[in-house]
Amino acid sequence: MQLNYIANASVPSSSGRTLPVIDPSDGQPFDEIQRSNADDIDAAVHAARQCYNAVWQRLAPAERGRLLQRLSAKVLEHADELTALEQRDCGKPTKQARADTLALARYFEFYAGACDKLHGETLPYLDGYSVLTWREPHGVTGHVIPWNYPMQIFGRSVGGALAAGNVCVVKPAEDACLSLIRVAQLAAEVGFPAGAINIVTGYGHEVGDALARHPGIDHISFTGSPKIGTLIQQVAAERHCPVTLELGGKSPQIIFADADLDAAVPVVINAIVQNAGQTCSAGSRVLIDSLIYESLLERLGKAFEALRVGPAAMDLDVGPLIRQTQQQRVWDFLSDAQVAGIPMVAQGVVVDESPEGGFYQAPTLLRDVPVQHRLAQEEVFGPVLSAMAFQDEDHAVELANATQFGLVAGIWTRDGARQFRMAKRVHSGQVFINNYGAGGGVELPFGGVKSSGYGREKGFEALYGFTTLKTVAIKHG
Ligand code: TXE
Repeated sequence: MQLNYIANASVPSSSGRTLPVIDPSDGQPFDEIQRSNADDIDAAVHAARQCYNAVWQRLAPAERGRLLQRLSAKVLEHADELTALEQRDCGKPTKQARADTLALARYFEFYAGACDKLHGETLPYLDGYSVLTWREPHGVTGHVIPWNYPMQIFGRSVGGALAAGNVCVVKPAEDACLSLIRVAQLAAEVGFPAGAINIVTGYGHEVGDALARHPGIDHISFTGSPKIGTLIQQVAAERHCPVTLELGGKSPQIIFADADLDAAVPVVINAIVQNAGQTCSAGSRVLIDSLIYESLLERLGKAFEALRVGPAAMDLDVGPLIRQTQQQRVWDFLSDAQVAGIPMVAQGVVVDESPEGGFYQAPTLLRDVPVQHRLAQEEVFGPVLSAMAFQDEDHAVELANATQFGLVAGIWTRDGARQFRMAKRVHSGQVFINNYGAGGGVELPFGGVKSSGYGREKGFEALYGFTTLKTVAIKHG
């Protein structure tokens, strides 16, 4: 049984209630987590505040950096254990779970080095004045983490917040908590003071909501659905609490006829099947130059048919979806596609060894998806790629921008001038040219426009969001 982690101690929820932890590969429960409530959030916020006031606030930035560096090393030391936890809890193929563990260590390493490099400025002003700005931490930050990349999102969110001088209360998703509870324990082992990192598990509408409403939370970082992002924003607005939101996307891969297709095809496939398509930045629409539409669809179709889906431990191309409701969500999209007469080009294969009860979904390529259909508008969050043809550059831009989202865009062309034109014209927080994701480097700021959210996490930029700027003007004499 897993307990909450508050003030460097494992504690049960005040209600004594628990929730099962389900293995997505077979649908069976294999552990339990705490079903916490507002009292547990209150205890965690209290512990965080005490830590902030008594210890964390007084620590030299370089000392925070040393702690984060030690945590990075500790994560690497425990990489096999964390990988195994994430793999079973989320249904991730081993290579994906390991990549997530390494990314977590890298986030801590990056933010370790950033702690003592965040500074304000001195500003030229009237004679007789000295004006300077200080970057001050918010204080106690709340982090609502989803289940698709628990360790990576914890790394970018909590790593950045700690580096900027905040302490953290974390609400992992009810579907995937195990790795984060363990990371908080490892943080205590390397010397993080009690209350710096607190983990409270449970349902979003109970414990997540309590976190967002708690008056002791000074900033909220949320990654999840637009629906809950809106709720969090409304709740936070009541007490003017700053919020950073990352709410997913419907990201296009735009492929011109002059693109290097040998390079593009595997990347386009990976961008939609990685983590079974349950990725905020998934390239879920492929917009193809009409000159190469048929030939490229044929190539993509063959690649889809070669994809194998099965239990996480088999480490195939694709693992199961996180839970039954996500599987049902994908089925609903696919049955809507059928009703609308949207043609299916190809599907991957769920291997025979996949146990009954696992949440499997074969990767699916659809073509001629109408721009207003929900498959071209809404996040499926499964391995479903919607293809459509464009006639020219203007048409490509029009299709790319025709959703409520704006997280990522991939542009594939050898024409340098077009690369710049397109990068300027697509509405999104990230643009990748002749690649997609740039290897996911922790240095690269990440976030969206429109309904994909606002604020940036990752990179040094995140530290600005995790701080507030104070202007100090001194009049001399
Ligand atoms: O998300 P929720 P769900 C999208 C994706 C997916 C859909 C639904 O399209 O299919 O959302 O997934 C917590 N107050 N993304 O239902 O509910 C919840 O406990 C405070 C995109 O799982 O938004 C979890 O920790 N918190 C995405 C987190 O919010 C609440 C990642 C996300 O859950 C809450 C996940 C409440 N009232 C889903 N209700 C991305 N951007 O990567 C729930 N939560």
